[in-house]
Amino acid sequence: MAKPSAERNPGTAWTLDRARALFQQPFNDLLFDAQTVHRRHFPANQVQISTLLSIKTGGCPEDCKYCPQSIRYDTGLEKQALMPVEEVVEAARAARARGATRFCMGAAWRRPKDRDIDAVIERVAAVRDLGMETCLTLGMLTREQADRLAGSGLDYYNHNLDTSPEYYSEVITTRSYEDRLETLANVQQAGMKVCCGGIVGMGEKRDDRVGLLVQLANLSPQPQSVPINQLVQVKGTPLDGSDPLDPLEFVRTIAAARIMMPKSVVRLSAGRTDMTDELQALCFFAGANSIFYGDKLLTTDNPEAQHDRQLFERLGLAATADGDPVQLA
Ligand code: SAM
Ligand code: DTB
Ligand code: SF4
Repeated sequence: MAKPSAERNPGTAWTLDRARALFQQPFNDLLFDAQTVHRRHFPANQVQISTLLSIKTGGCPEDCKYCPQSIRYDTGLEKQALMPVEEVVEAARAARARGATRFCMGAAWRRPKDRDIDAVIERVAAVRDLGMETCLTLGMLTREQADRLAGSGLDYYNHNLDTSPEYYSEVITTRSYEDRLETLANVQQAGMKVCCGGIVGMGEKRDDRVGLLVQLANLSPQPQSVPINQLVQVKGTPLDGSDPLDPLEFVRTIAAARIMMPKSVVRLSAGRTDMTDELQALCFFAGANSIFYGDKLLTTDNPEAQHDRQLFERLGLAATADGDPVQLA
């Protein structure tokens, strides 16, 4: 069988025109290509699961217009200092007991101070001692900080580009796109795996979704993990009340991400509580092969674990870690 058009020129940089053409295909053609690419690189019916924990909540000086943790917006969120190691371990242990093998810890910082890195490394070590993979998202990092985290055995660092370079300043003004690319380069050069994606449904145009994916796909190497978040609208944030995205356009975004980054794990990330089971099923068909599992994301709700177990059962999907099946509880 001929390769899907998008895979015929491996190694060629993605241009906006090439990515636009991909997005514009008839839905069936796009999904067929995405599923074909998916099966070439991944088992068809396996979904990797991760669990999130906010280890430092709220009070962030940045102005990301989607975020409930920015100090600039009154979202009623209770600020919390860095969580003690024992509480982090307790949460990681509970996640492990439910089947999660990767534990992602997030902190509402613009950039961590060097002493924050010391404290975080202690938490990473404690989670690693439980035999779990670790991921952190702490904001911007210097090369030295990235080296220290890599040295501590951290597996993944999450830092998102969020949207296209053109739309970016509509959403965030307190750090630049360049700043984000610099942190990503520091993480990658320090030898950690990169988790990098974005948010859709923020009032952006299709061309911004195309632009985001072109940026991600042209990172070298491509990010190992690509979270596609749908905006969770939080009262008090400037983006609350944005026009919701057409769900089929969300599926197109997942399919295009799968085709443009064939070997990356594409995570159907925030926003699942606003999605029907049928929409999520289409996303898995389009090539999404990771989710956050557990009742909470960082500060907002995620589908209940029991609901996800039922969904996996109905779709014949197996939860996995590094290709090995895991039992969800
Ligand atoms: N402060 C760090 C940073 O911004 O890099 C780490 C934590 S931050 C909450 C991690 C990511 O969560 C953001 O880059 C953004 O993509 C996503 N996020 C935050 N609020 C969201 C929302 N309301 N809906 C969807 N995604 C959101
Ligand atoms: C990512 O891209 N999505 C996750 C994770 N990386 C850290 C965070 C989603 C946060 C949603 C809003 C909240 O719960 O505060
Ligand atoms: Fe702060 Fe991160 Fe939220 Fe932006 S996304 S306000 S940097 S916690």
